[in-house]
Amino acid sequence: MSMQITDVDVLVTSPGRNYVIVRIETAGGLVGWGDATLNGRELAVRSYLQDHLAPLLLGRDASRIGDIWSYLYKGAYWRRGPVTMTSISGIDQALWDILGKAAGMPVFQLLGGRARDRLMAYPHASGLTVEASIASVAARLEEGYRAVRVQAAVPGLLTTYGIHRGGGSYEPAKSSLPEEEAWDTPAYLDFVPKLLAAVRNELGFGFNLLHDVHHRLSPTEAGALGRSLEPSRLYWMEDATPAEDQSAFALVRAHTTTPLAVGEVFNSIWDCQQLITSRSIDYIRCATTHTGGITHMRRVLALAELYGVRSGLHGPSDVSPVGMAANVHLDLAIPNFGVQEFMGYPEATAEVFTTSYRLVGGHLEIDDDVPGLGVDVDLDAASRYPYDRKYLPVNRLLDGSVHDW
Ligand code: EZ4
Ligand code: CO
Repeated sequence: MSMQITDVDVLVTSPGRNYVIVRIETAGGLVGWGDATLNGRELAVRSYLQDHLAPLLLGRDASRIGDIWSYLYKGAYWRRGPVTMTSISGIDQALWDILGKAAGMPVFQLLGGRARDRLMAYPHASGLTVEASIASVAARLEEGYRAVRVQAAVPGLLTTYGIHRGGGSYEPAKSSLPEEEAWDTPAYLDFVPKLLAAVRNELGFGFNLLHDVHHRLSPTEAGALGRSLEPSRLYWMEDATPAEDQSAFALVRAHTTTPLAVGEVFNSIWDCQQLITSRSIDYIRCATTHTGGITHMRRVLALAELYGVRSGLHGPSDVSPVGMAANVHLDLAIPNFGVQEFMGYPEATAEVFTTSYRLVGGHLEIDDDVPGLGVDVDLDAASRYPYDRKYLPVNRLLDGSVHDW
């Protein structure tokens, strides 16, 4: 069967939120799907793929995945960056999908086979008050989850990351121009230890509890917060400080035994190198979709294993079901799996995407007999949901200064 690439298409569709999807076809008639969704910058990725990568791929052998990866990465001269690496990831996922279909095997088999039967997943819980947040965590535990991330509105602030004001599910990119949020570090630092202690007090310690700081603290503030959260025994404190400052995490680490997780905004192994090799973190959180695809992520995860760092791959609604499938195949095969974030999807997403993985209670399970990534994309359904410009919020301190979001 000819593995020559004959077609590369990019689809932008918005069934509830925007997704960028790559479709590669071979002369032998195999079709591979990849996720290249970059929340709030979708059209830049589409152009990178359509205008700059597609012409390089036509006629190539789709089974030379590593060579194509290096060609796109080294051949660009301009390395790394979210737009470049998300684009390469979309191509890479589609090529793994094709290879699996050619072999008649799910991608996790090509990666070495199952290292576990199912994956512990964690959803988000939140509320406008401590009581509502506790009820939200309790509802998630009732659904069968063994790990839950909790956020709550900080008293005195009009908006808080992770909280939906009007009820319903939280979606970070929701307006056609960025919304502005307000942030006050002292109010947050005063509130969060009380929130997490209240959750433990009501619901006990028999499940994994997570919290996302979303890059808002200095290293000393984060160290102090981590220390004050120690009695609540978190599974992790996420994104304690702005992630690009790798050495900051050593400082946080020196002041607390609360486990640290970071990486959702990273796009290459170089972003993680110092964090992992200095043992400054416990969990690495890159998404396969933003970090060069399966080819690159398995290197990140192998480096992490060497230093006792486990996976906690990013799984928000802005990683499409295709990218989530790529996460799931990797999670299943690696030795150092920790947990998989699973935020869930807007309802209409299911009209466009079908997957061979599914949520059962609080775990992700995947079929053994569906080759490739096990995803399908309904193009007619996708065309009913055209691109709909949406931005993530921008954050300001109470004095009006722009702050990390
Ligand atoms: O804000 O994916 O842990 N999850 C998160 C996400 C991110 C969004 C940004 O696009 O922090 O909700
Ligand atoms: Co996060």
